[in-house]
Amino acid sequence: MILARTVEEKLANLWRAGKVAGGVYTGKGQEAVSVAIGMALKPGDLFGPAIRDQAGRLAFGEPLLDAVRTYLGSRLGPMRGRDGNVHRGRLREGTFAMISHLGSLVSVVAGALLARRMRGEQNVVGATSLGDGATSTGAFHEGLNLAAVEKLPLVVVVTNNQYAYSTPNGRQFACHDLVDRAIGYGVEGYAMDGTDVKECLEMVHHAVGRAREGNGPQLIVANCLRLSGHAEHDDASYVDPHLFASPLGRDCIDVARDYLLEQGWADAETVRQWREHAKAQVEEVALKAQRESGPDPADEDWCAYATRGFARLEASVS
Ligand SMILES: Cc1ncc(C[n+]2csc(CCOP(=O)(O)OP(=O)(O)O)c2C)c(N)n1
Repeated sequence: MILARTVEEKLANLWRAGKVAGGVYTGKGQEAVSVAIGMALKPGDLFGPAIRDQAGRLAFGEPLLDAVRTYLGSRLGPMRGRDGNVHRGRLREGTFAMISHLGSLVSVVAGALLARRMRGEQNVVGATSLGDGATSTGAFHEGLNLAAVEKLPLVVVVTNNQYAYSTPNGRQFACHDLVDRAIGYGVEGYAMDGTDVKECLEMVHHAVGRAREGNGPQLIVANCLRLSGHAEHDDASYVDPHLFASPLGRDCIDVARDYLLEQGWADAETVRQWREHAKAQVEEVALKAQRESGPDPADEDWCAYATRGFARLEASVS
């Protein structure tokens, strides 16, 4: 959580300095939910992250350098510098490239799980993460409905951070609580406090376990507040100030720190060292990525019409 917060703060600074093409969308205040997803999944599982899932990506194994290289457009990054921010994945390791079309990854992960089943692969769980706004899309409905009918091991984690960009919950959905939707789809549903990492870890582990045991899709709704704008270009002036003062507005990293101190599992000095260590790691990779060049447009194979493998196949056929 600390590493994700630290790297996103660094990326936001680089964005302000004009060094990042595109936007910087942070998960400030959502790290507890996100990290719980990454930690609950096992190698071989699938993860479809949302825009704010830096913590979950790191927990599921994304190298820090991959994240920084993508934002800085390094040719050595996973997107080879062709995409300036979050649309990166690690397909071989089970992380889908995040797509901006809200809700789409529900269908993609559901389809991938169905494909795994048809190939006879067992013990695979697929989790995807989305915001409250994404639950209003057709893709969310179609994906979750298909997964429910097919009893696919899909875990859908909705982080209800109270706003879809500037649209408040009251203009987004008319049900009392998003978790009530689980009943309509015929799936198991859980609501959790997204500011409490202990609760998030326990609940996501439980849901992933239920999916793995063959109980079909699991819908989790994590309640919290986005502690930043939609992205660095947004000052979030539309957020009701009362929300920041409410329990939803607690900073999950502070909550986690207090819990560790209370339990005597760490002291203030240890936490300080963790922060220093995260900072040193982030500075090192940022320096490295900034020294690397971007793609050469003339040299780059843009794969505009087909993937590289497909192009090779066509060439060998003709
Ligand atoms: C299908 C679709 N409609 C609209 C958009 C434009 N859009 C981008 S982010 C966003 C708000 C997302 O809100 P939410 O799903 O609650 O996630 P949050 O940003 O709060 O984490 C919208 C409407 C989009 N990317 N995809």
